[in-house]
Amino acid sequence: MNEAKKAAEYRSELKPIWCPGCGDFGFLNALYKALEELQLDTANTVVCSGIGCSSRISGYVKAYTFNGIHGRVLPFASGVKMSRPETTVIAVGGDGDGFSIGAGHIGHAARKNINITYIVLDNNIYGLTKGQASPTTPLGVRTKTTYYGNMGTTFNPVRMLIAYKASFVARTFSGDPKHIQKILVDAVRHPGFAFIEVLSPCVTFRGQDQYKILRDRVRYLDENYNPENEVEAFDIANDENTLALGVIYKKIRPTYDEIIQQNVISKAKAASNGIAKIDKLLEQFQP
Ligand SMILES: Cc1ncc(C[n+]2csc(CCOP(=O)(O)OP(=O)(O)O)c2C)c(N)n1
Ligand code: SF4
Ligand SMILES: [Mg+2]
Repeated sequence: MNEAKKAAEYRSELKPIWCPGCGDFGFLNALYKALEELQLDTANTVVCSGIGCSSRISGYVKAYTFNGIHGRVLPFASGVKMSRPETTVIAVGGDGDGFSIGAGHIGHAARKNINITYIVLDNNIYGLTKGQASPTTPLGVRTKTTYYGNMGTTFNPVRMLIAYKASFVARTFSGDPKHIQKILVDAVRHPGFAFIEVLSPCVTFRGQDQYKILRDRVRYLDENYNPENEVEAFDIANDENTLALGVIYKKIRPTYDEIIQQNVISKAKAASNGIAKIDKLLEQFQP
């Protein structure tokens, strides 16, 4: 019998090069612990990311990993899952990666219920490119690109993902790695598209005080909270003063790979008596 894997065995040889105090450290440590708790087989696990400080995560994990193109982690992750449904796919990116350049992809991965976990390390800024405003930069905040203060109203990721019909929507905080670990384990076990917003301070471009500011704003959802009530989930998401941590919304529905399996693959196999007859299959697509 194989020995249980320890968290350290999910670490790659690369050492993180984030600024001291970066929120992404808390998330990475929680990810190793979650991988240990889940006992994921590294040969059957894909950790992929876009581009950004947060997207370095894929390089720090021992599994099949891919540090991709800015904003394109979801198409990559969806492709892996669709072609290898047996694989556990964990996609990671930043608020710029996911909600600026990559924003067009989220709604589709969510509505199709592609069975992957998508984590956004939300620091309300473009960290890697040295401090430009992102879609989650608060109103009035001065950044490299908002000299007179940010004038655009801020995205609310949790509300957006519930509206997109993601089947699992959660929020957590890099100041509490144990909470991240719990949410990650739930998300990976969830059969469907699981979205996690991690409040993850950029101490360099948003300031050292971000942990305190967030600590004063967060609250934990009650153990008896029922995440299946969409209206209540929206009410919680709409509260932008107090940020609720936990699984805010959850609904079990068929995943895209199950639907494709039932409606396309099994029918094609039946039609060909189990032997793929390519000419017959192609005939179906002739005009
Ligand atoms: C197509 C493309 N456009 C722009 C960039 C430049 N770029 C790299 S990372 C980044 C934003 C990073 O912000 P975020 O996704 O929030 O990640 P963070 O660094 O804050 O973790 C940008 C604009 C790029 N690499 N590729
Ligand atoms: S710039 Fe910000 S997000 Fe990037 S490593 Fe430094 S603290 Fe972290
Ligand atoms: Mg960012």
